[in-house]
Amino acid sequence: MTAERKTQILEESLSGAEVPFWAFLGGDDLQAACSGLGAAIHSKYGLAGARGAVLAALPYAELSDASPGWLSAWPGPRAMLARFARADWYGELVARLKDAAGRARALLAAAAELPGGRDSWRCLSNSGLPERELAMAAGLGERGRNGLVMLPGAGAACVLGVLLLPFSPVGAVKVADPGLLSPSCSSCRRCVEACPTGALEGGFQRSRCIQHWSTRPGELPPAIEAAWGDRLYGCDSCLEFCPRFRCDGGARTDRGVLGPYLPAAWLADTPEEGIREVLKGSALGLGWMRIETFRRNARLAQGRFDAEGRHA
Ligand code: B12
Ligand code: SF4
Ligand code: SF4
Repeated sequence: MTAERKTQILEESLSGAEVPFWAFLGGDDLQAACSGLGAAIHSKYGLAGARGAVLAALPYAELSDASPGWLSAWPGPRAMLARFARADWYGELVARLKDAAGRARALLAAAAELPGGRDSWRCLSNSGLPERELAMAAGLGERGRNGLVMLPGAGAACVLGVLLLPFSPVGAVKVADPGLLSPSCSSCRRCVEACPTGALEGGFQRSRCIQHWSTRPGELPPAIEAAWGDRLYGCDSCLEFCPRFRCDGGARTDRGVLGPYLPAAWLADTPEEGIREVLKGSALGLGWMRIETFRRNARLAQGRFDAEGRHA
């Protein structure tokens, strides 16, 4: 079977699985983008056997009104979630990529073409691979001054995912309406100015980024604490001030939906097991994330509320 026909099958499978936007990366480009990674990462993701990849983007919805009903029993200060974490969009994208991989393998097998084992079709999001670099190399989007991949039509309002392949696909890039919004940052610096900690001054500085600290236990550097605001997890300042940032009102997922906030008092008063039960399957449900850290973040959000007596 020709590479073109295999690619066509892949495209049909991605469409069938409702992967909204994708771009293909050939084997050489994949290996080049991954050349700086250590041996452990190469081995973990089976990169030696990967001959190509699909880079995918899933725009997320705002989910401002998606709070589960039980939250209404907890009035008072709210600790806010950044949009990417209001549901498990990573899990949603991986599930769709797995669906696409399953469809493609079945179609290839039906055409008497060896599809390769399941292991050679790895589906990843928020992995150890340089997903932004790969997405850029594939042509899915361009780099924004806020350090994120700008998908045409959505800006940085998307999560990225990767499907590793046992063959090298050809051609095809499917992106959101390329003509919709301004094509580059040009002289705009709104994200740099909007960042409350100056983390984008002179390029991205991780140690000044609030999101970097939202899962780090212990005391925060004073400048980070002072800028914390009402955040619980994630920071959207360098996204929401971007003229290219467009959430997708039609995006949907049932996975790990938490909505825009969790009540600070619920985080303070609920035993750890109870919190873990609620967070299971959400963007905040990973085992390495410590509940004590979320409680600290919620205390800061509450302190800000107490000081101002309102939510901005
Ligand atoms: C660690 C991490 C963080 C760290 C550090 C972020 C950073 N800017 O470096 C922290 C915790 C601070 C963070 C914050 C956020 N993150 Co984050 N993060 C990651 C993660 C897991 C790994 C990134 C990494 O360090 N990789 C290892 C290095 C070696 O690879 P690299 O990132 O590609 O960087 C190398 C090169 O690519 C190049 N490079 C550096 N930056 C960029 C940017 C672009 C566009 C390009 C092309 C290349 C490039 O230099 C690096 C050295 O070689 C990725 C997922 C992933 N696997 O890529 C998500 C990811 C980058 N994060 C994501 C998101 C959504 C966020 C937040 C917006 C969440 C939020 N609302 O709070 C913020 C944004 C902060 C910001 N302005 O960058 C998304 C970005 C989606 C997009 N459209 O670009 C990703 C891709 C997760 C995903 N699968 O969707 N994140
Ligand atoms: S996520 Fe927040 S703290 Fe980090 S760079 Fe963006 S605006 Fe700054
Ligand atoms: S706010 Fe302006 S400079 Fe920053 S990423 Fe968006 S368009 Fe680029």
